[in-house]
Amino acid sequence: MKNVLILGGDGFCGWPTALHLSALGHRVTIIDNLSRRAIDEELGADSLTPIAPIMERLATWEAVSGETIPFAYIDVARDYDAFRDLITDLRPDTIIQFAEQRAAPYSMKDTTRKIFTIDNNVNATHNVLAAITETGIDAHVVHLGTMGIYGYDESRVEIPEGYLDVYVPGENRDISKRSILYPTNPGSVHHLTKSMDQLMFQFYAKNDGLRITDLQQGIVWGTQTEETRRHPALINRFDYDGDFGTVLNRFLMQAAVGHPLTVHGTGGQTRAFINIQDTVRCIAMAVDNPPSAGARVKIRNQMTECHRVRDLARMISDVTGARIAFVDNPRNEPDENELVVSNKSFIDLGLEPVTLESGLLTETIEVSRRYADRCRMEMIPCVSTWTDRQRPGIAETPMAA
Ligand code: USQ
Repeated sequence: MKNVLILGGDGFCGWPTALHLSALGHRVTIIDNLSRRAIDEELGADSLTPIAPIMERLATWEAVSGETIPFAYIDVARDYDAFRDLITDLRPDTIIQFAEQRAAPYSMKDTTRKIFTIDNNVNATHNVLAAITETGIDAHVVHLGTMGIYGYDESRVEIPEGYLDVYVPGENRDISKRSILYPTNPGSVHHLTKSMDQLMFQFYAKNDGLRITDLQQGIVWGTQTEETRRHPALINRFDYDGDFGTVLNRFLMQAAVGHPLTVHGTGGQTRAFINIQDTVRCIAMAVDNPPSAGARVKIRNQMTECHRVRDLARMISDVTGARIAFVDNPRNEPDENELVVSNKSFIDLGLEPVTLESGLLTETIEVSRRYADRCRMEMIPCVSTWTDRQRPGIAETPMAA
């Protein structure tokens, strides 16, 4: 049993992770500044699923599981002293860092949101590393990164788990081998912050011997896990709006509410995916398998399968009869890309992936249908553009066979 502190434990990945680790017998504490709920209010959006207030969530978990999860309201990016004092008292074995602004479109919405995303994400992660170093607490940091830091291109070269061996020509025809961080090529300010996090991790692992795992996660789909299904007040959030909704969940809820599936551009974008149930399992495995002190950062690719956006749309259209709309792409991304990713380290730890064929697509459609009356149709379009030149528009066309 570990003493685990979860930063951002009220969010989409943080909440089900907190419950899963608690169910496994770990002693879990949550820190959150409830900023995800505040952003909902700022945008006039809301989770499709009705999420209970944090204290009600925690009381419900205690009632159904007998486990207590203490909660502290702290903004890790801004209130360094409070965070440092809390870890001094708590002395966690593991600190899981989810306390970052996670939406690429929100991070590109305007200058204010770009500045917020950089300030919040970079400061929060650096404060965690600085506080562990200052207090001398031997806590393993588990950070949620993203596959999108590597960018997308036409090659089918497999993206390795964090590192690349390079051979550097030197004097006298010598060739030196180096193992470097796999180069990043972020596609949004959100992805840029996760690229910057990598360098901070590399530095603190080298300079201060911090034990750090960085999980490069694909796009999460689904909403419920074994634990969040245990009571309606434990239900996880389900984002569907144009800034925070992710593509597969958006398509599933669009089908449920009778909205055409909004494929950006040609839909030739290939992305890595993972079900939320596998997210929490992977994090539990990462918690159980920390690197040793002095080792380099352990980087794991947390994804289970790759799909092209238009193929997902076609699959969901086949299941539900939903129409497909090709809309102007608000992003600055290649129309078509290939993607091959190694996820060997989690497979070696025993992960048995939940795939799209698992039946959970149907569960997610059912959840969407159950709460369809909470959907605000005007929140569906993706209106945050990557450049000022772009404006969202919709041109419905028949899908190529
Ligand atoms: N897309 C559509 N139609 C939509 C919404 C999205 O075609 O209605 C396209 C986007 O243009 C993009 C792809 O689907 O090509 C993925 O978009 P997304 O919003 O599902 O995912 P993304 O912005 O990359 O961000 C999400 C999470 C983020 C995480 C990332 C993992 O919000 O926290 O870091 O997935 S990854 O993409 O692997 O970097």
